[in-house]
Amino acid sequence: MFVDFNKINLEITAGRKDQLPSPNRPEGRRPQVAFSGRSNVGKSSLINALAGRKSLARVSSRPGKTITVNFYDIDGKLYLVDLPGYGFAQRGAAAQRRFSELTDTYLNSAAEEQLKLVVQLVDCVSGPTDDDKMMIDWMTQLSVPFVVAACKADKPNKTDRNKSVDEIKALTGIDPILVSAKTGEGIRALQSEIIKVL
Ligand SMILES: Nc1nc2c(ncn2[C@@H]2O[C@H](COP(=O)(O)OP(=O)(O)O)[C@@H](O)[C@H]2O)c(=O)[nH]1
Ligand SMILES: [Mg+2]
Repeated sequence: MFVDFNKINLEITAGRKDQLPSPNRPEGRRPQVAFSGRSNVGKSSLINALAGRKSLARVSSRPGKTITVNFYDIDGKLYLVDLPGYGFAQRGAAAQRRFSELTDTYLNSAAEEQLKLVVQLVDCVSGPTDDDKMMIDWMTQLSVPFVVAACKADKPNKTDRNKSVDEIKALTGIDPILVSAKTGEGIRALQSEIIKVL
């Protein structure tokens, strides 16, 4: 299938469970590729890079500020789903609860059908966090297909980069895709992975 990633449009912003697109409606059944990772890991930047944009998906300087699930329509063919970031303790208990409720609801309902792939972002400077590991365990248990994007690949030196790649591989059994929203490394490879699951 040909997908023009440059045709991107923010279509749905869900801040509450009842705002998530219902699988009973046509838009709720469109194939979805979700981006998961801790706050500030680079999810929004990666979505922008995939679409060849600088600033459509909001890149925040204040991590963890917004708790919404954002659905970006791509070429009328799929949604890229920007999930709220996890693991941002400063957000406070109430906000943390709202984060996990919204994310859990989305993932559990979408995983049954329309969720075709999760792009799990892991910072390749620091390697996988405990929260990353929990997310990977969850996807493995539920057989949710995922790829790992080792992101901000422009930042670490070769030694740290290789160490993160090895850790990710040991954890998941799969090779991560090294990506950088800054240099464009790995963006084409990730687009290919997305097209494959449609
Ligand atoms: N050097 C570098 N910085 C990045 C990259 N991707 C994101 N960032 C920076 O990391 C910060 C968080 O990015 P953002 O996309 O908002 O992360 P999100 O919270 O996961 O959506 C911003 O300051 C970005 O400019 C990358 O590939 N390389
Ligand atoms: Mg973001």
